[in-house]
Amino acid sequence: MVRMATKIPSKPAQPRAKPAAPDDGGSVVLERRTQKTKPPQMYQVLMLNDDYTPMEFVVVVIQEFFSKDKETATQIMLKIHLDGRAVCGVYSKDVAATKVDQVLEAARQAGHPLQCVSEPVE
Ligand code: TYC
Repeated sequence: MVRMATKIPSKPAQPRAKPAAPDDGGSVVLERRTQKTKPPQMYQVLMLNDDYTPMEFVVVVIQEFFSKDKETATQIMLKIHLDGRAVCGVYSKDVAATKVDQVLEAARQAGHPLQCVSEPVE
């Protein structure tokens, strides 16, 4: 299945040309239209703490799936460990869902109970 990361606006916002009035010599007036497309809703991907998943496994997962260097990944892992959860990255809806799937599959394969969720950014 092919997933697209962003929505294509159905109609680009462009100035609309008013038809020329009969006595204006053929000139065209462009009306300025305000932008109607909103930026897409973004989703944060969080990992949750548990008592069993090894710290080093979490660090490697954060490095691999969230493109963080080892120091940053270690800081995020420690925040999860201390606070119960932390944001690993912010993405469009489909990309966030894919990250969650990748983390859960890696954890399942390794036999760890690591949990990962995505939620809309406020
Ligand atoms: N609390 C785990 C431990 O002490 C480490 C851990 C960190 C687990 C982050 C999950 O998302 C997690 N081994």
